[in-house]
Amino acid sequence: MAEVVTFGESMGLLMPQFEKTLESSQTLEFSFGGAESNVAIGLSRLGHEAGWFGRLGSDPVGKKIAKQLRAEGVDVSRIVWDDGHATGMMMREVQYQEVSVYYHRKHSAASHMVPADLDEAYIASAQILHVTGITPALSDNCLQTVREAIRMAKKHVVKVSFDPNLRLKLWDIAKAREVIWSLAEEADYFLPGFDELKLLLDESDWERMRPRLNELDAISVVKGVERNTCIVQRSGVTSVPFMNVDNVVDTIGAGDGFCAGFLSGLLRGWPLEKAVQLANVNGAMVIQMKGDWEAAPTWELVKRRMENQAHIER
Ligand code: KDG
Repeated sequence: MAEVVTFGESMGLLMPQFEKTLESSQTLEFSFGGAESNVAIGLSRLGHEAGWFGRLGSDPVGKKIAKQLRAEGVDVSRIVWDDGHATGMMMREVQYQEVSVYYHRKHSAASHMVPADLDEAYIASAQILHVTGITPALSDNCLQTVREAIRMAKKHVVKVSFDPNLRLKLWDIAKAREVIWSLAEEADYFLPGFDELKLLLDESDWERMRPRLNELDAISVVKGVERNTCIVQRSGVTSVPFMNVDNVVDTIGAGDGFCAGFLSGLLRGWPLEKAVQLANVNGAMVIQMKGDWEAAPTWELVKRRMENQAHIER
């Protein structure tokens, strides 16, 4: 039985090898990514039961995603196979430390997700339902599916965690604001980044942002407020410092690593501050290797890093 259930779009991912651009590269690395499946892998590596589902095309890309997730110990029993639409794809390159992402996901299998794809008993059996703001940006039926999943979770007293994951390539800011705030109203944990919050509130002053967060029933956990993560509750704000990273290799997936760490802390019954420490360390470790989820650490590694223990391999 999964402790955390999550769903959304996972796509095939093509990236140049050896620091080349997409245009100049003769060979491409073939992996996959998706914010929610990245979180599920992160949780599984931290020793939790995580379930991911979504619509995948019955094609080699979809099969590769399911196979790899299964190999990572993620429960994929609720995947919906779609014979009529292809699995989405994305390409990525890094030039002068700036990441560019190119989506090929319009009309993908995932964008055809409908509320009937949800297994209520499966959601009800979890402790936490984790959703992101990417899924509702894919199509109206995907938005309805997210709303329905949240309704099911609340009916069965399953906690709802929500990462807005703002993707302005998928929708315009006006629509994103309307939907994301309406979903944040329903969440128990709202996990935005500070830069996202600036766009979602059209406001860059932290002190002026906080009243809006205080209107939510959710506990907000905001990453990247002057190198801190801030836990915002009506009772006040607690800041937890980021972990310094000297060798940043690939920042994609940092937020998902953060979420996995935070949810892991909650599942362990830790106080919020300690859960955020784990989230900060986990997110910081994910960015030290290439790939959206490949660098997600195991519990042993994170624990050692949190305790700052010396390690001698030989
Ligand atoms: O958070 C990382 C994700 O952005 C990446 O894996 C792909 O889900 C993805 C997206 O929609 O950009």
